Amino acid sequence: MTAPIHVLNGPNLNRLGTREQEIYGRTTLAQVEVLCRQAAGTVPLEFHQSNAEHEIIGWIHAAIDLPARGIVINPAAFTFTSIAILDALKMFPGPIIELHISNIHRREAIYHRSLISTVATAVIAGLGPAGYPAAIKAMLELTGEDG
Ligand code: CA2
Repeated sequence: MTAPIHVLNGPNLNRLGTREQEIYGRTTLAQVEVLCRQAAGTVPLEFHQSNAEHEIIGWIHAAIDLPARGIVINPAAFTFTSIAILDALKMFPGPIIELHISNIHRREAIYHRSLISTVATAVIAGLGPAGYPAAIKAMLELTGEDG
């Protein structure tokens, strides 16, 4: 069985496409999921969003236990606050791609210091929703045919 890629999304991303379109674009999270599945092809994908830190940690634990092929994570505001998510990601043996729709470094100073980047294999920021399929393609490249 091919191991899945886990795509995890943090708080408020369920509102994507409805507000602040000048920053985050018009694409909804449901459409982002479709883009990810298209990019993954036959590789299975677990796609989740939560506004609750413990739920995201639970999905990281699930990815560790499988183990998943890789994790693509947009931790949203937890990027800057969550040592608990950082600690959970440290236990994951495979590649981790940290993803942001916006270029966090062009924004206010509170968005500049990611805790998650210290454990990420790679960081994608500023490509808009197109960053998601780009991350999936990159994950496939990183993990090879069989994961
Ligand atoms: O650019 C990203 O993907 C972010 O991870 C999004 C987070 C922000 O805290 C990060 O610094 C960068 C915020 C997500 C808020 O999502 C919204 C979606 C639609 C409308 C309003 C907010």
